[in-house]
Amino acid sequence: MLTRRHAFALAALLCAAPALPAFAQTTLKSADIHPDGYPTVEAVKYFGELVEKKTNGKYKVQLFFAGQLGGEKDTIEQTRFGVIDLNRINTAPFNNLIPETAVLGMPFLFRSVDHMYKVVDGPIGDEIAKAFEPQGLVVLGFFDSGARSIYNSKKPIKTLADMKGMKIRVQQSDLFIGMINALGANATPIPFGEVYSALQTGLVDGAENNYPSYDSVKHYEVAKYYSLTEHSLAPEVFVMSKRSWDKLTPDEQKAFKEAGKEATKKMRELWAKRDAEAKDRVVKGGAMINEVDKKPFIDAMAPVYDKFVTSEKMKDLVNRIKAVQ
Ligand code: GTR
Repeated sequence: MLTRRHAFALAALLCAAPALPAFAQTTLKSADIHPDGYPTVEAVKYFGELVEKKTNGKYKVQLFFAGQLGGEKDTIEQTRFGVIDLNRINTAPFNNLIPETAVLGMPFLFRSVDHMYKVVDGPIGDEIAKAFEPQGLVVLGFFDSGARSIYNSKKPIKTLADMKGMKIRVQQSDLFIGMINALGANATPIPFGEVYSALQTGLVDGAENNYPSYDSVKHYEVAKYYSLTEHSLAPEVFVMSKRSWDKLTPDEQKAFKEAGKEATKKMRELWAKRDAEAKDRVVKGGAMINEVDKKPFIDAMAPVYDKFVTSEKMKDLVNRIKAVQ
């Protein structure tokens, strides 16, 4: 028989029991090759906070930074198959899989970062984002990646002749291989995480990247000549596996898109700050920065357009990007 004492005890127990959420909580795995604190990592953390708030705690994001889930190329496959839910990656490793992304890395295409923002934030960006979907990916934002310049361990690059025969590490993208080879150098595709030792052991003479990447993994220690070729502004992209995306309700999808937009804004603010800090740090760390007369580099890379912009669709994209004011 239930006595008054029992009833009180039961009531106390029920009150003490933690309120169970009305839904199962899902933790989404997110990959990034950059270390903790890097603007892309911080922006995805922010995305996670927003998503958690917007879905009342139903979704959480767990970040695996510093390449814990593998190199970019490997994580692309895992994301397409839903093993990884979210991924922040450069557009270059997507070039072979999604040809439209190559347009964003074309040499000397963007006149400025603002030009690049206008393109990726407008209808052209939407069109390129759409091209990810048949490959099992949904774009949640295009992040800034500054300008990529060439650095090496041998000498400052001032003229095209200085590039002759240099072994330069590139991302795993035929376009990037083509760009570096067009300068008379030998492009060697290597995953980002292996570049420091490749430079240190002399497997390659140099690489190309923006200041924050050159700084964060200390490439300046083993390749101190940083020459401002600024040949590509290939942006970063933040994607979600379509398999994970399809599990969201339409309202949740809307919330994720909004969070992606807000995280993009945040990333770009963090980027500007980090870019300046990184430049300071590499100089203090011994990097020698030199200006480059870009005209011969622009001319030498021009044939890359004939080689990689072959379909009418790609030509049209390039022309429309040039026309964006
Ligand atoms: C960085 C970019 C990374 C990766 C890296 C590389 O600028 O943020 O996603 O692409 O370059 O060169 O591998």
